[in-house]
Order: sequence, then C-alpha cells, then structure tokens
Amino acid sequence: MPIPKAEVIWFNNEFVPWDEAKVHVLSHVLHYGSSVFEGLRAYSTPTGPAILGLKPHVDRLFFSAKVIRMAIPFTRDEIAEAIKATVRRNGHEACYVRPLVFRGYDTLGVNPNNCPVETIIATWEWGAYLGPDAIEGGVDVGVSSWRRMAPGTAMALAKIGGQYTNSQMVVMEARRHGLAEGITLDIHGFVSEGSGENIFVVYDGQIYTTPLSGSILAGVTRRFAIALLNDLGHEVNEQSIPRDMLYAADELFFTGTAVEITPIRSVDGLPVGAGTRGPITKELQEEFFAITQGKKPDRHGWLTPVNE
Ligand code: PPE
Repeated sequence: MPIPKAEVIWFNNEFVPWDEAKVHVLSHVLHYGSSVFEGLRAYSTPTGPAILGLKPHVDRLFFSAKVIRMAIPFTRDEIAEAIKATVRRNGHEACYVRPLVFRGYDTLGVNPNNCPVETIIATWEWGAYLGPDAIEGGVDVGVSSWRRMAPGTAMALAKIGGQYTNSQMVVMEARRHGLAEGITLDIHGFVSEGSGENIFVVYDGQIYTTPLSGSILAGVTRRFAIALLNDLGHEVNEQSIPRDMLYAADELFFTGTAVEITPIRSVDGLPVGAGTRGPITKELQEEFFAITQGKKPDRHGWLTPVNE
C-alpha cells in the first residue's frame, strides 16, 4: 500500500505540500545512502496525540549525524519542536513520524563534504507494521542467510540510510520464503536483530536480549521494554544469544517503534513455546499500550503531548 499522504512535510524549516517535497536526482543521498533518520510514533491519548520517546529519538538522530560527520543545521530543540508542529499541523490523532537528514545536491563523488545538509520531517498514519493480526497472533520468522555488519565495517548503533541495504536483503529474503521477518546473526554467529526490530527471548524463566555489542541498533523501544519488564519484576539479561536459544525459547518477541511489541510464534518452521503469544509478552504489551495510550500514568515521562 502506498504511504497514506498527509497534508504537509516539514522541509528545511518550512511546511511544503506533501506532493511538492522533492529533491534533485543527483542528490548525494540517492547515490551513496548519505542520510540519517529516525522513526517515532505519536499515540492517541485522552488529552490528544503524544509522541513516544521524543528526546531519545532526537538524541539518536544527532548521534547518527555526528558519527557520519554531518552537521544538522538545527538544534535538538528545534527538531523536537518541528516534530510536534508537523504532527499538529497534519491533524493526526496517531501517526508515525520520519525525520530524515540527508546530503543534497552539489557535487558527486563519494566525498560528501560539499553537499548541503537537508532536513525533512514527514508524518503518516501507519498501522501494525507486520500486519493487523501480528500484535496478538504473532509472526512467523526465519534466521536470515545474511549477517549483520561486522564491527568496524559500519556503525550498527547509528541509524544511517546506507546501512539499510542490509535490512532490505533480510526482509526480502524472508518474504520470498513466506515469512514476516528475518532474524540476523552477528558476525560471530550470535543472534543480532530483525531487519527493523530488536529481539527478546524468554527461556527457562529468564529474559534475554542482544547486548549493544551484538551489531544492533540501540532501540529506544528495547530500552523501554527493559524498563517496563523491570517494573513488572522481571530482570533482563543483555547477553549473547546463541541461535539454538531461539528454538529452545518459551517466548520470543520483537520491539521497535514501527513493530511496537510483536510476538514471534515460529522460527524456521519450529513453534515458539505453544506457538501463540506467551504470558510475559502479553503482560509487557498490556503495560506498554496502557502507558502509550494514556490509560496508565506516564510514570517514566516518555510521552510528549504535541499540543503542549
Ligand atoms: N533495529 C533496527 C535495524 C531498526 O531499524 C529499528 C527501528 C530497531 C532495531 C528498533 O529501534 P527503535 O524504533 O528505536 O525501538 N526501525 C524503524 C524503521 C522501520 C522501517 O521499516 O522503516 C522503526 O521501527 O521505526
């Protein structure tokens, strides 16, 4: 399905009609993937739309830009305000938010230094990332034949456009095999993450998630899930996960802004636990959605109302 259009896109500090937010075909980013981006969600709450994790997402955008040595021509506060303003202006109750900072049109050749840095913020209404039944029913996944990038070849912790060719190979392979998503292993053969999600494992009464050294994007939702699991009395071990632990797991779930908290019901054709959403996954989802939808107090201060 094409992206459902909103009215405007914030483009270098101006609202531009959706259909007019365009770049030149010789923009550096199109050729070399020279961009950094974010994905956030605004949730509908009784007091209006509220953005989840505004600060950590804006901070990660600036971190990603820093490590590819690209100076964002706005402050963190300006970007945060622009995100709120775009959600407001487009009149969404709930939506996905995509800030993107990229190298524009000037010179070509790999060296990006002469190209202007351009910034956009787009919003649209995006439902369940892996299909309407995924949140309750879970998804079928497989271990990918693709590995995540080796340390020192790219910067997994940063959300850099060009790095998503790896994710594209993973998800296309999975779909060819009739699966919702692929799980990559890192260069050492340990479980890394999905093409656009972090992963958690419940095994023998313990919860595990990939450590930051496992070539993962340091997910904001991953952090939130760890905090909520701790609140619910569960410890989370950030340690290397061997592939076979996926097959031994009682529960598996993905976390991510787009995917939210989504159970995994099979891996490589083997059912996870009973092949349905497990109790810890359900408990975590209930807590996550109660907070994001404003049904429980925002005790961690994760939500920013856009009308503030
Ligand atoms: N790993 C990867 C590779 C990744 O792209 C994401 C987000 C995550 C983990 C989870 O991070 P966080 O959203 O901070 O919890 N993927 C974004 C893009 C998805 C897309 O298809 O585009 C997202 O979920 O918004």
